[in-house]
Amino acid sequence: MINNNYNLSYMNNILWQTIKDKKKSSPPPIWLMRQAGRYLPEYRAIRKTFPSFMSFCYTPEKAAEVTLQPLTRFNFDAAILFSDILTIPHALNQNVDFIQNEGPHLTPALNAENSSLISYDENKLNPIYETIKICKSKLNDTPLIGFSGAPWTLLTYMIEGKNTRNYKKTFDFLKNNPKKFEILLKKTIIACSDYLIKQIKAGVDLIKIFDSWAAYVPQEYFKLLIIEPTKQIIKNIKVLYPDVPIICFPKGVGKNYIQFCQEMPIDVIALDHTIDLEWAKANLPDDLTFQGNLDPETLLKGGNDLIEATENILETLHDKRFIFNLGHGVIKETPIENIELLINTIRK
Ligand code: 1CP
Repeated sequence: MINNNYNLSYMNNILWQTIKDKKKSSPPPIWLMRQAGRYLPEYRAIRKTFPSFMSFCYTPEKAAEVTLQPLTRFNFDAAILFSDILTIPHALNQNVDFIQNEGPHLTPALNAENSSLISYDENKLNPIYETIKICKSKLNDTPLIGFSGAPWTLLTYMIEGKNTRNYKKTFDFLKNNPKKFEILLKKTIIACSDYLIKQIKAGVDLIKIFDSWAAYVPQEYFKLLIIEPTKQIIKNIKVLYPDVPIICFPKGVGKNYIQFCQEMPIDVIALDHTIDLEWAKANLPDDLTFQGNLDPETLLKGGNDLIEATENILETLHDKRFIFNLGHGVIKETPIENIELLINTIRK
């Protein structure tokens, strides 16, 4: 199947050239994880008109408006859909609430008894495809990135009910009820695949899969929980859309980036800020485009440290195809001036 938006209108977009034409670009293209978000006053102004974060995600006109805000302000080289990874648990019929200063709460938390009751209500995600269509009608030659959480990261929220940062219940479920865990994992893979395929159908140009809590998976489970589920999703997408570029972010996996990159049929690997770029150049496949990896704390601090860290990344990767980004999302207290300084340092 041909993605209607896979066309020549991005010929002048340097992110597209970097990925599709395999051209090095100087300066490199730039976008930032969480570029649409709470550090922007124009985001906060719209956010406060919604009683809940999820209702905001499901209001296409407003979600499209905040998707485009960072592009208007900073002229980034890509847009990322404004939504959240927790739309999938919501479509799997969990209640998802964002509690102020606490983060997401998912109820009921899934366990070996109730997990077989969940089913995928695909219609809940329809507003998100509407958001994509609105964004596409307003973006000219800037690609739109769609996304999903990876199954492991989603399952931690679904089973723990929140971010416990130890994921004990998730591992207990896996160890005590491996069959039921596998069924839940499969359902999540199917939902993520369907969601991403429909995002592409609605118009997104690239896909990013976030495995934000991959670092917590011990070696013995790395293949089962990190490699195989994402590989399956990519396989499902590629049957229909072999040409849509895919970015993966297995955050914090250290040396396991090697195995991940070797096994995953992807175009771009997003590197977190703990990864040494010289090491990455020496150890990761040559034909992969890198994305990353400024420490969000350095962006928060700003000043000369920011300039120096940015120049270091540019210097280290000057001979490599790469997309400038952070090693994780923009921190909400980050001053706008720091982002301007970052962009000026890159594009000067
Ligand atoms: O009230 C608010 O305004 C909530 C803040 C917020 C925003 C702006 C949340 C809550 N999610 C988002 C948007 C979002 N989330 C986007 C689109 C915008 C963009 O990137 O520009 C994306 C891609 C995400 C993805 C996401 N959500 C991830 C994966 C990436 C990462 O940061 O690791 C994760 C883990 C989430 C869960 C989530 N969403 C929001 C919160 C507070 C959390 C929990 C984080 C945690 O458990 O520590």
